[in-house]
Amino acid sequence: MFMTQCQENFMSDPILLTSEQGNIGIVTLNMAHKRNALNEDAIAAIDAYFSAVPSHIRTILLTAKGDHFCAGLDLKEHHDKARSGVEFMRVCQGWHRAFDKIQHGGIPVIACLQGAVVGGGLELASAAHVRVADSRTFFALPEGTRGIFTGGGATVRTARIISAPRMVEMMLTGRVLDAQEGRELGLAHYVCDTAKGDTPAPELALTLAKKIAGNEPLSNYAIVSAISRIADMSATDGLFTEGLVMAMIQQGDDVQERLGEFVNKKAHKVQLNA
Ligand code: 1HE
Repeated sequence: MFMTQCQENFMSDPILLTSEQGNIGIVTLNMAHKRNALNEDAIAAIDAYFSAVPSHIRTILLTAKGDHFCAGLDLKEHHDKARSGVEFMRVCQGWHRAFDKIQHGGIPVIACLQGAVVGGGLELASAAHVRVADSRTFFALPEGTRGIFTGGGATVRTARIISAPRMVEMMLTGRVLDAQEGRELGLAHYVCDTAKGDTPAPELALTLAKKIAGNEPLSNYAIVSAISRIADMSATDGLFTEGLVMAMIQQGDDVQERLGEFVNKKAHKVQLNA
């Protein structure tokens, strides 16, 4: 297993652990002592990893050490630095850049969630394409109750998942959603309750990462790059772009072979609970 360490953390621990299992990249937030709250170095480490993903990596698993996925902005750093408006605008733009590389980097990212997925932690999770949650996960946007606002992309990414009016209500009231409520709104796609015999979330997330890695890389690229962009277009432009993307993707090297497998009855069928 390949392992690198990104930047230094509390007591010289790396902020981010990165490793590989075959063609799966694994990125792990490693600041459990502060519930994986994100300071400037953490954002820089995330940006650095997603800026230079090794070419053999087909999917990325985003995980976190400890009981909580991510407590959002490092409030201590923010408080201690007493940033000016302009300084914090630049910090927010750094978050936007880093998380945009997650969402639009062309490689599917599967987030494995546990405990708190709050504030900037929810903004980070919202940039991932598949979210698998442990049943004790909870979601919140407490910025409104802390006298600040979202700055890591929630107004764009999270609002598009749960709808803008829902986000307004969550922020005004500081409401905390449990894993099931989060799933109903699309914040989690899978909820794993091991007490009920479900596969543990990390195991399911890895299984899904491996399955997605088996898709055509160009198909995956289009799925994670085109759909959210087309959603921002007019219907006319969207349909035109969809056609162009399809025309390009279907010229991929192995497409004929994959289609032939179905035609020759060698491919799997689409079945419920397969
Ligand atoms: C932190 C942070 C943090 C914990 N920044 N240090 N985010 C929030 O408002 C979430 C704030 N955090 C919490 O509500 C709770 O810490 C948790 C529910 C996540 C976890 O509770 P718990 O009981 O497991 O831990 P704890 O005792 O509260 O915290 C353990 C340590 O982590 C403690 O430090 P210590 O030195 O006393 O050990 C906490 O101070 C530290 N810690 N969360 C800094 N967020 C780009 S804009 C994004 C806007 C936002 O994200 S606003 C932040 C929203």
